Amino acid sequence: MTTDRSSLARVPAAEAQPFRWPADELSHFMLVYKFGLAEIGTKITILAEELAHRGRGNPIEHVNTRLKTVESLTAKAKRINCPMALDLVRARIRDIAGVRIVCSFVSDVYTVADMLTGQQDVTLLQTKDYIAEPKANGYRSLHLIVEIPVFLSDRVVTVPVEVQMRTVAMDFWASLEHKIHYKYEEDVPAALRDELTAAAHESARLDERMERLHAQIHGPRHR
Ligand code: 0O2
Repeated sequence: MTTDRSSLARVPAAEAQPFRWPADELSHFMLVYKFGLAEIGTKITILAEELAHRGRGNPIEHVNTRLKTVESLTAKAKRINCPMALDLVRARIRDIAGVRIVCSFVSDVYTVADMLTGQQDVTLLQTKDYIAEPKANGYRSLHLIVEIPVFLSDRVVTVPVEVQMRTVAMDFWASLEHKIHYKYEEDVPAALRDELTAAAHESARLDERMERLHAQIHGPRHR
């Protein structure tokens, strides 16, 4: 391979050397989010098991957790014009730790959300209810940002966690829509976009129908 040194010299410094966080600082920074996920994961497991034990049926189908990758964190910081300082990133980016809770029915989403946010050590910072008000493309989910304490060896820190809650039908739609966006690199053909929005409306109708059926069999879910 030959290298054209003259053209390399013209590359602006910022492009030639992508931003790198100091490794030690970054790993400690990410660690508390990992602990935050562990804490919230335990809370969700306890809720699900206890509800099942009380004979009310487990409203939670499955749970996924994820930590933002460093690449995605850096990209988001750039996108929102957040200076590359971890203190500022901590204050401005609150979805570094994320958990997705998939429930059977829409009423379960709100029941579990109420139970989780009603806990003494959980502080609700933000609610975005895309079930009550779906996005224009049809996306539905309940997004919460909660803050929970994490007990370290010498101090307690509070960690924000993004909790996305949805039904199986909403999850099915969102995962396909995400794959399509990834495949087309955001440039999704208009006909396909329309088809996806129509599918989102159908999935909302299916959720309503399943909820009605469930209520007929078991009586309405209590919140
Ligand atoms: P990842 O890896 O899934 O977390 P921002 O968080 O700043 O990007 P905003 O408006 O604050 O934007 O967040 P919002 O609306 O609460 O939604 C952010 C996350 O919700 C996204 O995370 C997706 O997971 C999900 N989401 C929101 N809208 C859609 C949608 O139209 N389709 C699908 N499939 N998912 C959606 P990220 O950032 O994409 O990444």
